[in-house]
Amino acid sequence: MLSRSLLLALTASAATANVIPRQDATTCTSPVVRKEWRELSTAEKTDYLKAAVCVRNLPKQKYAEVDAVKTRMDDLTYTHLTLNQQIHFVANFLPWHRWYVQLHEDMLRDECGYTGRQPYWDWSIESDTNTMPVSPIWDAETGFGGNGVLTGNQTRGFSRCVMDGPFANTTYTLGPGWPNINDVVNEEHCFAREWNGGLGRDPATGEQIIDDMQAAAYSTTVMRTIHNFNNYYRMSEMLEGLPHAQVHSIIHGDMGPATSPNEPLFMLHHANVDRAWARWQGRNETRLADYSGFNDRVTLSIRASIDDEMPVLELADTKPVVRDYMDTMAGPLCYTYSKMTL
Ligand SMILES: *[C@@H]1O[C@H](CO)[C@@H](O)[C@H](O)[C@H]1NC(C)=O
Ligand SMILES: *[C@@H]1O[C@H](CO)[C@@H](O)[C@H](O)[C@H]1NC(C)=O
Ligand SMILES: *[C@@H]1O[C@H](CO)[C@@H](O)[C@H](O)[C@H]1NC(C)=O
Ligand SMILES: [Cu+2]
Repeated sequence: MLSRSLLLALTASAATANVIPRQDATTCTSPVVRKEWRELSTAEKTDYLKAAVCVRNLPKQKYAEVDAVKTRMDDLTYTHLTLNQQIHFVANFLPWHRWYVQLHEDMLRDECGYTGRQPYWDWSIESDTNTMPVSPIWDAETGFGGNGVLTGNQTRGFSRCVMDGPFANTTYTLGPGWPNINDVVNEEHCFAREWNGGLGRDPATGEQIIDDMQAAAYSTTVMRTIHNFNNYYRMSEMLEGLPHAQVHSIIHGDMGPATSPNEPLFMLHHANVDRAWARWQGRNETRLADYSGFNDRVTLSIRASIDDEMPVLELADTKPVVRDYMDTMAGPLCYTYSKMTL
């Protein structure tokens, strides 16, 4: 299996920001409902896709000194890339990405006129029915376009591109780097996917082997195993290491390296990971306070605390505190998911 190796390689950077609570605690009496992609109407899907295109076309507002950062989406992607080691395979993986997905949703609303909510993608549906390669998520009209195709262009970064759907012909300057896929680069490439992680080719035909796209890694059975852990550390570790990492790996292309926010499905994927955490929490007092693990991933020597601040670089004016992101219906958050049962 591929899993975590893709996300592991190296970059690190110190974060800077001041500490002021982003918002006073408010009462969340009528949470907004994040829906599964298939539950959206065609008009709602179109609105989301338009907003996701929009944020890729707006100019950046941050990282003035970083030439590779060009667009508003790059502001998000560069933050994720540069913080890679501080937000993956450490305790804050779940609250950091909860904060990040909400920030992106707010950006779509505030800067791209989006009026809907962040949808999620329940890939266990595709796993359980063995339909990943034919999922409606890949639809060119009502989805995100399909697999990358060979273009015949030998220019580095342009040999395999997504050629259908709303993100066809999108180019990015950030990632994948070389020789290390997580290096910061400043060179255009087309938006790419390479299903099943480019794991192999049929020797007879030379065609890529897509097969079942490692469906066993993100099935309802796997999600149930994760749900049955009774402490945060174990639950988070398996949720990140298995279904989360494998869905990155099987889409591959832009979804593989730490520049994965380039892939518009990133946000729907992470909303679903967030849903698994929220479901596990069940708004149970004990679990809403259950946060454990380590803030370093090599020596496992820095114990995490629910009062830890999370790094943001330039992306936000204030550093979010883990405690404020434990409950999707308290503090700065006020949402729930359309389906919370397994
Ligand atoms: C390959 O793609 C690059 C980038 O879009 C383009 O500049 C170049 O002309 C293409 N080459 C061919 C042979 O199509
Ligand atoms: C992408 O570019 C190709 C070649 O320039 C063009 O034929 C195609 O219509 C474009 N697709 C979209 C969705 O813009
Ligand atoms: C809340 O979760 C804890 C720890 O998992 C469990 O012991 C307790 O029974 C749960 N309480 C309720 C009301 O479900
Ligand atoms: Cu991430």
